[in-house]
Amino acid sequence: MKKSMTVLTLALSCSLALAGCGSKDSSGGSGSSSAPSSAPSAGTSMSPGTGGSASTDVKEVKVSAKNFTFSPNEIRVKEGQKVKLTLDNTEGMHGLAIPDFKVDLQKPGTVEFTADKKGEHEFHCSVMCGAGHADMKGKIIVE
Ligand SMILES: [Cu+2]
Repeated sequence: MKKSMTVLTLALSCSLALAGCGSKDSSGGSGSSSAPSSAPSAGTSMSPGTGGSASTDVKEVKVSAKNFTFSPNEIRVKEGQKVKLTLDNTEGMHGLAIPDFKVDLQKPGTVEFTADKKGEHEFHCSVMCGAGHADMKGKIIVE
């Protein structure tokens, strides 16, 4: 008698546990459905953002300007290379012009050009920034 009762209670608790599991599953399901929705969005924003093709096609160069120098003041690129040049002013107000490539940034920003002319090309500050303005020069070496 007692044994059969235990079996019954076990069976009952089992079915209860199953029911509990079922309800947990559905709530877990809705919870997990919101979690992956945020995960793939982060993943998809990552993969096309810096596509391998874009980073290999375009050479990113960052130049910082201060009174009265550019850093770096010598940039080497390959002939035909697309260059994405970003100017950042760390001190004072400066521009960056590369007459040979018709580039003229009058303020911090980004410009893209193709280094399609071999040789050395001067770049210089294009904003009158003070006493050292004329000395703010650098060169792009296209090889
Ligand atoms: Cu200047």
